[in-house]
Amino acid sequence: MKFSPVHIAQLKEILSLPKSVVIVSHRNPDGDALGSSLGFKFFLEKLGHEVSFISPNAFTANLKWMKGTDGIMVYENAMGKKICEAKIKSANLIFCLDFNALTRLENLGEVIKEATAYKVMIDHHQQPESFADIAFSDTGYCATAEMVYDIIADLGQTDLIDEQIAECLYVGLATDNGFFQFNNTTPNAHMVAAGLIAKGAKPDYVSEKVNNVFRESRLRFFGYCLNEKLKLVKDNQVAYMLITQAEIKKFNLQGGDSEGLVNYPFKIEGVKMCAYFSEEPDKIKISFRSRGGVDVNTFARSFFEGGGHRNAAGGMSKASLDNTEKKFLESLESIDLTK
Ligand SMILES: [Mn+2]
Repeated sequence: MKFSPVHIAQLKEILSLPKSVVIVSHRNPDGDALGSSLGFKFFLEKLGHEVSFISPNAFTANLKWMKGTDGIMVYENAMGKKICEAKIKSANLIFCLDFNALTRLENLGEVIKEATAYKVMIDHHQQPESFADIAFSDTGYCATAEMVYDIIADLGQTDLIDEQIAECLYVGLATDNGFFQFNNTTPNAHMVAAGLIAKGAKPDYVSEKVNNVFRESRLRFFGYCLNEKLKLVKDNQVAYMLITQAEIKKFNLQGGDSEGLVNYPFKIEGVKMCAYFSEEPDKIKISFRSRGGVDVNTFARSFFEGGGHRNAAGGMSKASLDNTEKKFLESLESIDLTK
């Protein structure tokens, strides 16, 4: 068993009778949010539960190819609030996947907080809040999808994992560890991958669908940023790019189009930390990435109202792009790049 036998027994008990289930995941859902949620949804449906997956906002077009995305209920849609709130009210079981703080749901967080349903959290981020009745929380996992697989295994029900479930969970697993390249790639991640591939997940297909689906303008935007916008500081150990609204408009960027760009400067030998600043109408959205012991989670929490993992975190700034850059450069003095 990978998880607490008490928790698994509780979960088994809860799932022993048909339930009205709601699964929620974090805002701006990524591959793991969607993959773990959809995979778990299909699994719960096989057990005979009625399951709705609610996303706080729309998911990006690059994940539309995943089976089951057409059934996702979006809270921020025109009719979404009413329908989703009714679903949450009538649910007797809510699963919170791939987040551990209700603020990650924005407005939907209050609704989940007020809901009387039994709540189960499955998540691998640091510093979980205690809003759930059962919390499967383990930072040793590289993905929530990996946890979902192990929970299904602990429940003794891997025989229910079909090709569709396997593909969803594989997407979550592979996207959260950079297709087995990041330092969160553990023996268990590979064991779970092996289990999923044995159940029909196709690594080449998933990789093509996730990695090689750029529109021409998107690749040209990457080229432009790397050529014109990339700055290196701190003895070339820190790389960053600041992108303006005008540039985003010029390249006709769509949601999710800048995804992955933040990692490109790691191709330069010796780069230990990367940051990507994107100017939005009301704020500047920031992505931080790092290697090894360089802790961008603490950095994002301390200076940019964000957080995440040690090697991958987000943040934001309400200041101008210039002032945000200034603050970033000043804040860098506090980060230990020798780790
Ligand atoms: Mn995740």
